[in-house]
Amino acid sequence: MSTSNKALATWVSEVAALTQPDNIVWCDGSTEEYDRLIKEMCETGILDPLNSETYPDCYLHLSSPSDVARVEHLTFVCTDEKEDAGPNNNWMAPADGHAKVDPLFDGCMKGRTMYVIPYCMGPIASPLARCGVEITDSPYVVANMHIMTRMGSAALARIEKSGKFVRGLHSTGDLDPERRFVMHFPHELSIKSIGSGYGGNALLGKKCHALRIASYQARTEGWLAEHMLIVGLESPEGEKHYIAAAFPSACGKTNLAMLIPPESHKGWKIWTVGDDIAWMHVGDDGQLWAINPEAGYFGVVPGTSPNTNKNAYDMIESGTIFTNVATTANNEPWWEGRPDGTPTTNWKGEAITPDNKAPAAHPNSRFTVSAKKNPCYAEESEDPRGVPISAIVFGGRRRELAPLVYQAKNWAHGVLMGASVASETTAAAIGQVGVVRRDSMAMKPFCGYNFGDYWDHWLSFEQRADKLPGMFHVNWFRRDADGGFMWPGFGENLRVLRWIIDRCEGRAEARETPIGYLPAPGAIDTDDLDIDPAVMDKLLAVDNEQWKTEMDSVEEYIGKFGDRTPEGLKAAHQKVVAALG
Ligand code: GTP
Ligand code: SPV
Ligand code: MN
Repeated sequence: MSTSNKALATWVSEVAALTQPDNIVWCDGSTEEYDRLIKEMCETGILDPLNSETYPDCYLHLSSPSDVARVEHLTFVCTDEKEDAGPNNNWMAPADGHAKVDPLFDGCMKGRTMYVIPYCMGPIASPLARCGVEITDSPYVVANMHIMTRMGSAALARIEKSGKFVRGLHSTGDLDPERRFVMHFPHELSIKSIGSGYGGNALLGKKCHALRIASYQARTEGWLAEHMLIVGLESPEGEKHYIAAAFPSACGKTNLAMLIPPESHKGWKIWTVGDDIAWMHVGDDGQLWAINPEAGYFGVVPGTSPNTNKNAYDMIESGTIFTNVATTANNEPWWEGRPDGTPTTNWKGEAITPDNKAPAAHPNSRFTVSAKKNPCYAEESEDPRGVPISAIVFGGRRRELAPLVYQAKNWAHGVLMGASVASETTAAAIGQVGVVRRDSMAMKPFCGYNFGDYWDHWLSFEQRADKLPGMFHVNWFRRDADGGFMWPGFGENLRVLRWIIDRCEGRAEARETPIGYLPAPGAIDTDDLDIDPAVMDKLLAVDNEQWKTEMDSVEEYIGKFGDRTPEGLKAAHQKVVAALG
């Protein structure tokens, strides 16, 4: 296979001349190709088959122990002007960025196969979808891209028709963290990633293309590329709504996107459109419409159980690639939170000894599985138009302060709410876990340009759209004095989503507070829920003094973006400050 697109053919030859692979494979996206890659990886030890009776077509990959999460400190946005990347990104001038990584690519594929992966983010027939080509020397990346994207011949045909594609060059290199970089060149629509084989660093269609490059394109073209799940709710009466929600990494998107209604909510149905990324455009009808650019889930394994996320738990019993989980004596995958089994080998492949207290599965271990295996997969995920969004929800992992749910008073206030998102850091990125940091719109690691300009772009939707979604903030992670979660979460989150939809439809009660509209007492249905009313009151309380401190910290944060901070955002902030008195 080759291509009629001259630019692509030339780029592939240039990369081959630089990296010097033993051979070149153009990926067609077929099942045969996937099966062949899996077989080869089992032979070379990159993958190990798991128990074929209980976990058919499931495989385990253990990555290098120093290569288990995204590397934000090694991720760069290369724009001509440093200001355009903003304080939210690491920056290098494009020429310096290329000069830093090109020597590392020199001869790096000697003795290896170079795979060329044409892929499409979004339904092939959708005008909202975008294509890319990833060149990689990792068969593990190819297999994951098979599951996560629409790739191969159909994507190549689309590229040949439109002539447009994002270029992503990836090599695992020598996996030395000293020689690891994830470089983005938004003006060139290109990515160069070397030295990591892990998830967001290596599956270039995901965070590198669908968020960092796409967010940059979205700004110039008038749309939004966001770190959001998309979920459909259907009431027993058949009323359907879609919600898009942005929570930072490992803060509950996958779980919310496929929640199972609790016993008390018979007749409710939940449909998953996406669990990580949403591309949103204003439609001809003046509403916001969203597509999920992905075709699979790269989800956090720990915590997945029949009680928390039965859909995912069932889905990953077949046809799944597991990365960095533990295994049991009978070769089943095991992770913290799995209800049964005993781990005997940890995520590093070491035998587990009784005195070993470290987690058996890595806290950021992941499953890769096709979205089509989800029992509540929304058919409309394939609709080229996407789905209309009724509400946008922001959230973070905060043991204190942020109430269970509150609603913005208007669009600009909602943008401020999103810009102010703060959350405890998680194992999804290398670094300290549990430290509260600002993570605007859950995009801190993923926005391909200056946050000041990004907030301004968000504000501009007030002019672009006729019927904007309602804006909300949620927090499932409030803790009591003993450190326990105050809200049961998971399926019970449907109670909060119902209030959100009812607010959008003008039929739920709220009380106005300085920080926004909170549910009126009793407005969140707690029937058949074992929760102390005093706990509910705490979850829905606003402490003015604490919020004054919070708003000071927000002011300091947005101020760091200098003259790029939009006046509209400052005005929205001042309104909250004034209301707090
Ligand atoms: P990325 O894939 O990293 O972007 O993460 P995500 O936002 O999809 O996070 P995910 O849904 O995988 O959740 C991460 C962790 O949060 C898991 O260990 C979940 O068990 C836990 N979690 C999810 N939802 C809830 C909830 O409602 N309450 C509590 N207490 N924990 C939750
Ligand atoms: C995240 O960290 O937000 C993820 C996993 O969804 S990764 O693809 O590695 O970025
Ligand atoms: Mn994510």
